[in-house]
Formats: sequence, structure tokens, C-alpha cells
Amino acid sequence: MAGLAISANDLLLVADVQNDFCPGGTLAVAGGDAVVAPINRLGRRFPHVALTQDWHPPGHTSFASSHPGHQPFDTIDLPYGPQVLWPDHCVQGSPGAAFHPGLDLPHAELVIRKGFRQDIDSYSAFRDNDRRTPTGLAGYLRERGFRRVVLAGLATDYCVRFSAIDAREYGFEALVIEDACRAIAGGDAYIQALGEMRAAGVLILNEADFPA
Ligand code: VGL
Ligand code: ZN
Repeated sequence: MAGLAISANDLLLVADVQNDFCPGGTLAVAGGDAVVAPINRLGRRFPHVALTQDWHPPGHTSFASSHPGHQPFDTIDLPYGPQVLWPDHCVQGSPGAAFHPGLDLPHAELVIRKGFRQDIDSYSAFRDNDRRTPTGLAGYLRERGFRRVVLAGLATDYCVRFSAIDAREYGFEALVIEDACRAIAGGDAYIQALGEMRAAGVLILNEADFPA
């Protein structure tokens, strides 16, 4: 294929490349650190880069430890809907919440923090899991004239998926670089996550689709 050109209307949005989502972290994604090299390469080619950072207060509602009797990866009903419970992760200011030390994106223009409200989780870079509390990213993108959001990072089936689908809902083109992402789930759940994104009009491709 001819490949995709990168334009001034594109933003590379790098999802949650944080220590806790990498091997050795409390919510490690298999091969999570393998996204660092392709993201650094892509980052050098995108004039505009933004990062998301999962950023929870201690005792956050998404932590299993906040719900006695529950274990990580249980799903419970919260006022805004079903919520997967996680090990404590990405606690504000902790080493686990810091970006992976190998991430090399000094020209990143924005860090969007999410999940900082005690009682609402946030996978999407655009809005919290209640689907009503915006992060401000859509307004930022519109005001700066970005038209296309190109996503990479962690995790494919959570932050990347919800951010990509919301990008479409907020009126942007959305594109996921699959081999610059890693997922929490595998198998059918992973295939379903990809299918949901495609159904929402998200293009799924790979680093090689951006020719040098
Ligand atoms: C995420 C699980 C827990 C994500 C955040 O952003 O992918 N996943 N917190
Ligand atoms: Zn989280």
C-alpha cells in the first residue's frame, strides 16, 4: 500500500505509557514496554504529540482494595455503570504513575491526566467512564485545528479503545497503530475490542503503514 502521509492536522496521542502498565508494574500489560521503541520512532515523525497519564488518588474507586470482599479483575456496579476493579496503580505522584523512562518525546505539547476524580474511573482521554465528565481534550483539539488523532500505547483494549471510539464520537478521524499498542486481554476479548473500534470507524493499522 502507498502508505499514509502525516499532516499538520494530525496529533499522535500516546496512551498511558507508565511504569505501572509495564513489566514490573502493579498492572503490568504483557510486553507493555515493547511499545516504547515504536512510539519513540513514530514520535520523531509527528510534529504534534500529546500524552495521556492515568492519575488516580489513593483509594480510587477503580481499585479492588477500595471494595472489601472484591478482587482485582472483578466487575462491580457503580452509579455510572459496570466497572472492572484493578490492582492499585498509577497513584498520583508515585513512581508507578511516572512515564516509562525510555519514552523519548520531548516535543510532546500536552499531557492529559485522567482518572483523578475519586469516584469515577476514566479510560478515555476524552471523558470519564460516566461518559458525561469531559477531560477537555475535544475542545483543545478543536481549538488547535487537529482533525485526526493517531493512537498508540497502553492498553489497546482500555485507554486506546475508549479514546479512539470517543475521538470518532467527538468528530475526529481516529487511527490506531496496533503494533505500537499492547492489550490487557487476549483472545476473543481482544478481537472484540478491535471489532468495536472498526465498527466506530476507527482505522487499525501498523507502524509500517507510515512510510519513512
Ligand atoms: C487503564 C486499566 C486501568 C487504561 C487505566 O487506561 O488502559 N486500564 N486504568
Ligand atoms: Zn487506571
